[in-house]
Amino acid sequence: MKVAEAQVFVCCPGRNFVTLKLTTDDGLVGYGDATLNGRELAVASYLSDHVLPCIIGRDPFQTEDTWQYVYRGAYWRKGPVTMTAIAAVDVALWDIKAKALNTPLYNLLGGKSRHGVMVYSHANGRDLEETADAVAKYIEQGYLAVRAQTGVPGLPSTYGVSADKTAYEPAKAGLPEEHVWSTEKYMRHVPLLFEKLRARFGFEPHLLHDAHHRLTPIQAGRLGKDLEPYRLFWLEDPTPAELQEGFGVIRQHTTTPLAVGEVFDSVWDCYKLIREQWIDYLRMDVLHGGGVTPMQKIAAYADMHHVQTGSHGATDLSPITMGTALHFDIAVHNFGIQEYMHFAPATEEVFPHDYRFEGGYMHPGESAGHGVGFNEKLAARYPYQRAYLPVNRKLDGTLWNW
Ligand code: CS2
Ligand code: MG
Repeated sequence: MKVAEAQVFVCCPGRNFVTLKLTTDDGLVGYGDATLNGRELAVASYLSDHVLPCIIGRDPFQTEDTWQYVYRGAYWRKGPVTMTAIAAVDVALWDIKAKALNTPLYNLLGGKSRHGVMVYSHANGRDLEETADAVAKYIEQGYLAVRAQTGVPGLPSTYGVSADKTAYEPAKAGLPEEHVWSTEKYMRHVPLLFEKLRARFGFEPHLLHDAHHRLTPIQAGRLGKDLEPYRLFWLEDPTPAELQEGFGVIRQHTTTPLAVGEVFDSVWDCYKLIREQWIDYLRMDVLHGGGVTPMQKIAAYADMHHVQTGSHGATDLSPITMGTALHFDIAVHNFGIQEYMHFAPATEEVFPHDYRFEGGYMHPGESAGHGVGFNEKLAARYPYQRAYLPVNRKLDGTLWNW
C-alpha cells in the first residue's frame, strides 16, 4: 500500500479550517486537520509546497518513520506552522492505518482504558449572574466540568466572553481587533465569580478557568491563592510559558492545579514543566503538538511525573482533531480531561463524525479510523476568509498578551 494522492482543502464553514486528505493506491482515504487559527494559509502552503511531494509513494503504515522524516528531514525544526503540518500528515496516516486494519483508532493506541472521556465546555457571561446562568445550563445538560469566564467591570471586553451571548469565537474577519486589559481589575473580580459559583452549585461540579497568558508569575501565584477556597479543577495559562521556570514561582504560592500547553508544539516547550512537576495538566493536543505519534511519547513522559493530559479542544481545532483526540484520550493512561467547545452547525455538516456526548462524557465512535469525514462538495460552498485573533493592550497602551 502506498500514498498515491495528497490534497489540501481550506474552507470556512462557520470558521476557517485546513484539511489534509491522503488517498492510497488502493483507495483508502485518511484525513488530517492542519488548522492554525489566524495563520491557516501558512500551514496549507507548508504542506502543499514542501511536505506533501515527499509523502507520495510512502507506506502509510510507517507512521514513526514518516514523522521522523518530516520532522528531522526539514532541518528547520519545531514551531506552530511546521508542527501543525506534520500533525496533519501523522493523523491522516493513523486514520488510514486503522481503516486498513478495520478497527477504531483507539485499538492501535492501547485500547480503551476508561468507559468515556470526561469533557468540559465553555460557560461565559458579561457579568457574574449571566455567567452563573451559563454554568447552570451546562450542568443541566449533564456536564461534570465547566469552564467559566466572565466580563470584568470597567473593561469593554475580555478573553472568553462573547459580546452577544452567542458562542465565543475570537477570530474575526478583517484586521486584528484591539482589546483593552487591566490585570488589577481582573484579579479583583475573578475570585468573586468562583465564590458565587460554589455558593450556587456547591463543590460537585469541576470548575475551570483560563487566565489566557495574562499574568506575571507572582500575580498568578496571588490569583491561585485567592482561588484556593473554591477548589478549581485547574487555572489555565496563568502566565506565558516561554520561561518554564516561571511556573516554579507560581508553584511556591498556591496549590490551585495549573494547566498549560495549548500553544506548545514540542516536548521541548514543557520538559522542565513536567520534570519539576510545575504543572498538573498538559494542554498539548494531537494537532498543534505534532500528531498522535509525538503525543503518545509526551503523555508517557508526563505520566512518569504525575502530570495528566488536558487536551486543547477549541472550535479552531476541527472535528478531525476532536475525533482523533477522543481516541487518544480513551486509551492514554494519564488522561485528565478533554476540552469540548460546540462547533457551528455548518462545521458539523462539513465534518460528519461518529463521536457523541452522553452524561458528561464523550465517546469516540466504533467505525474504523478516527471516525471523522470531510464533505468536499459542501466545504467548497464556504471559501476561506482571512481572519485574525485579537491583540490586547493594557490601559496605558502597552501591547500585552491576548
Ligand atoms: C482557549 C482557546 O480554549 C481555550 O482554552 O485558550 O480558545 C484559544 O483562545 C484559541 O484556541 C485561540 O485560537
Ligand atoms: Mg486556553
